[in-house]
Amino acid sequence: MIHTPLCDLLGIEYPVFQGGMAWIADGKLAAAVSEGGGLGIIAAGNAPAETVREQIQIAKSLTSRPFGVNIMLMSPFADAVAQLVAEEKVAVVTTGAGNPTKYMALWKEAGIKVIPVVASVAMAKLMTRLGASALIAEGGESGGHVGELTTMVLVPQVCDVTTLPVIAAGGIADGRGVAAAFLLGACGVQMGTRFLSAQECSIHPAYKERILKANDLCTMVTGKRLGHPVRSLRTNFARNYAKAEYGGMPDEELEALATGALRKAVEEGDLENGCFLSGQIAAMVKKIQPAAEIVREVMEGAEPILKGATQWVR
Ligand code: TUI
Repeated sequence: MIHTPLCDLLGIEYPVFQGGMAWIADGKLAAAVSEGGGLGIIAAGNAPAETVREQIQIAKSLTSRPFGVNIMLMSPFADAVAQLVAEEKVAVVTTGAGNPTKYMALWKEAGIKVIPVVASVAMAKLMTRLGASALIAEGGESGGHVGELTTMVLVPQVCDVTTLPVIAAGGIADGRGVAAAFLLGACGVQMGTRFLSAQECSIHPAYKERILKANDLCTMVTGKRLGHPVRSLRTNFARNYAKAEYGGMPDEELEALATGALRKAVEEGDLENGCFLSGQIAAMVKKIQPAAEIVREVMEGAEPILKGATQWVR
């Protein structure tokens, strides 16, 4: 059994977070992960506060265990969702794609545990100073919005500048990934791509099929030119976007090309117009299974590797 300070901090059985994937991570998926002993996380993404409230109600109806809400800081509704999670007193808030400084006091006063994604050492130091409860160090192997550094490089450097629990993310999908993250100093992991194949994950069947058929070179990063690099499956849409990006399409047209692309992937499985966010590890996602089984399988896979190697194995 693997038990770390993160389990005690949050009252969870396994130190595994399900990433707050925009348009994907709803109340049903989050509740299934939490019921399985991990921490399920509802993604606010670009959704208005009322939509997020509905998902929180769904999760509360399906589990009495703690779950989180991820606030995507580039969302036009970030302020409203930040207020909402304080009202709803969700157990945990994670943040992504920006700096959550202006919300920290509000959330802490509401008794929420704030766990920001940090993509640099400077951000790790700042969030530690502002009273975060833990940090997610997410490397650019992840899907969606990506930072500059890899997980291998970021995690140990974040661990060196904080005494908070560090959750490693980006490129982790099995027990070996968990073991590697723990040896770099993390005491928890966050997985996104692996949960795309969860039975309780409601993405379009075509999306799941592409993940299950992915190979090692199946993802690419687009969007660097506009300052929002995003990792997704190498579909016709991603190839065409990259061509437009490097072919000199004006900024506004490029932005219009991306508008609605996440929804078209998740709800319609539209390979020509949809942006199928995925981490580099998609090739290691092999079958559809219950979320709870994923949590257990990944953590049990890490045990024999870590036995004797860290203090956390009982
Ligand atoms: O946030 C993510 N992944 C995401 S968000 C998302 S929705 C989206 N849609 C279109 C364009 C962009 C996003 C899809 N995937 N991961 C967490 C993450 N946060 N990765 C990297 C960062 C990050 C980057 C910079 C965190 C902080 C940061 O700080 C910058 C600053 O302000 O200092």
